[in-house]
Amino acid sequence: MKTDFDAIVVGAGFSGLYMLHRLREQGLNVRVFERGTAVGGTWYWNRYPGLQCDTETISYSFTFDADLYRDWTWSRRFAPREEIQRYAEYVTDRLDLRRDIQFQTSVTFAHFQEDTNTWKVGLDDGTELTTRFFVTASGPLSTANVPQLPGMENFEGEVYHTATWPREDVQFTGKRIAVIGTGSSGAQVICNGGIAEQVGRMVVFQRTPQYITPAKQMLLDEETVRERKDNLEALVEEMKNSSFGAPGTSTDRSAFEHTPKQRDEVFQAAWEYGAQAFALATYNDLTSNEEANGFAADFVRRKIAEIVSDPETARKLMPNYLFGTKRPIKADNYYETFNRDNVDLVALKEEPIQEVTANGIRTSDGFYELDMIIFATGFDAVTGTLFNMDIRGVGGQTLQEKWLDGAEVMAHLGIATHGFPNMFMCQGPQSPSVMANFLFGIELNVGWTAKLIGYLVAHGIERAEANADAEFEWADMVQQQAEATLLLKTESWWSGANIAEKPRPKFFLTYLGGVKKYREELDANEANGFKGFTLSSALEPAVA
Ligand code: NA7
Repeated sequence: MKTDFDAIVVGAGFSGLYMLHRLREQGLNVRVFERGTAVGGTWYWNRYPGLQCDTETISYSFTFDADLYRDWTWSRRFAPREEIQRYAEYVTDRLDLRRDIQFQTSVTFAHFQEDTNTWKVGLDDGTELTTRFFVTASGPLSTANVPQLPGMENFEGEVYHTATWPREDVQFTGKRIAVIGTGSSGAQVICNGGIAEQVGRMVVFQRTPQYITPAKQMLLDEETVRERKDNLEALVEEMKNSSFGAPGTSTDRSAFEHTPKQRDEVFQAAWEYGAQAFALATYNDLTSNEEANGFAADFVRRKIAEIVSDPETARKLMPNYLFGTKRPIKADNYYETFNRDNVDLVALKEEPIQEVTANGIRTSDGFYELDMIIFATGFDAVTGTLFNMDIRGVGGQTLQEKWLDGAEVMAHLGIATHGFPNMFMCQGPQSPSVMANFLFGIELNVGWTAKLIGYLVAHGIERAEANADAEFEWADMVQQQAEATLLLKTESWWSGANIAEKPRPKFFLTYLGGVKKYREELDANEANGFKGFTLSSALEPAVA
């Protein structure tokens, strides 16, 4: 059947941009719908002061096109938001993508049409379109989690969430501000945004203390930049064979191979080096062995005690759960910020919020007068944005029903789910997603999906559907990966435990096998004729 488009893609972040490029290269007629006014996804919406990527720029760049890589020069070891936004614009213009992106347009529904094996897609302006393939590139971290604090509606000051930060300048000078949440976003707002230096007073409301190691941001010199551009092929080889998809993020060494003194030297060197070194390149058993984990956890706690001058504040900042079981945070001068006279810490588990009033927050121990509240409370991760669209597959079943409101999320290879033929998810549940360098993960996951779509088109296959047993096997394997680690012992967004009203997922939401293994899984699947999918056309019987 003739459709308006061969493929409709939701979102013009890096996944959507790469999908558009790869599908168009194959001659497909593609349209991307983006609710924002520009490309960039995460980097477009999260505009809060201090935001920078925690993957180093050497590998946080597309590598599929050597000229595209070499013609862009990053200024720093970690790219600030504004620079990544410019990079997204650069990619868009270099690949001439803009002409197929419609901005300020949200996809409100996508319904599979069983009689034609196509999708009907609805937009927020009332338009309805048809497409052969429906692709979500809407991001695993794109629906803000805003806690319902008692009395919040009474607050008369300014209120912001890091993930929906306004485009206009926000003035901080002399104000009394609260930062609620101390994940990656909160940490960056607190110590990297320059806010603490400007405000009259900053009160940090911390629910769970975090292990935060220095990022070690720095400007890049010309020689470093030239060297990485000259050695791109070797870099890509290293990324392909690493676990995180970035150099310097793996080690074969166990913590038990070293004496306590040697371990301290290794941890100290990683602390000084920054980036992912502390979490990923010191020892390979930090997140699989509790005793090894304790070595890293103790080291960070000792650092906190050394850095933070007030012992009571230091105590509150010390995490007492397993290291690395929440996504490790890299930020410079985080603990040092609490030595400032104008920065206070409230440990919510000891001093819970009772109510928000017109001019502040009342806790069990006191009242904090405020001009501004900044929520850095994270996301309804992975499934939140998918559930916000009315996506219906075979028999009119919604994705929410299929996945039991999040309790049984299963996606074959992290890409497709049974009952939703010809629908593909970029960086979907049970893909490596944020457990890998996101851009390299996109090259793998989106690149593979584009190949599958190309195969379907070339072979006249009208319908591709993930099999129920294949997605169960994949999800179960991902869950077993998680069970072999310590990650399930702590509540976090990546185990789906941060949204109170959502059920705890039965299967872990992120593939933990690493980039190398995931790449091998995708290659093997393709070599086996896209195993686990039922491919069928009007003329031929189904082939499983
Ligand atoms: P995160 O990592 O989910 O952090 C959210 C923070 O907000 C975390 O400290 C939470 O505490 C806290 N939080 C959440 N709800 C509340 C309520 N109701 N009250 C107080 N504090 C709360 O989100 P980020 O945006 O920082 O980072 C997300 C990812 O983006 C990150 O992992 C990187 O991949 C980039 P908790 O720890 O749940 O007790």
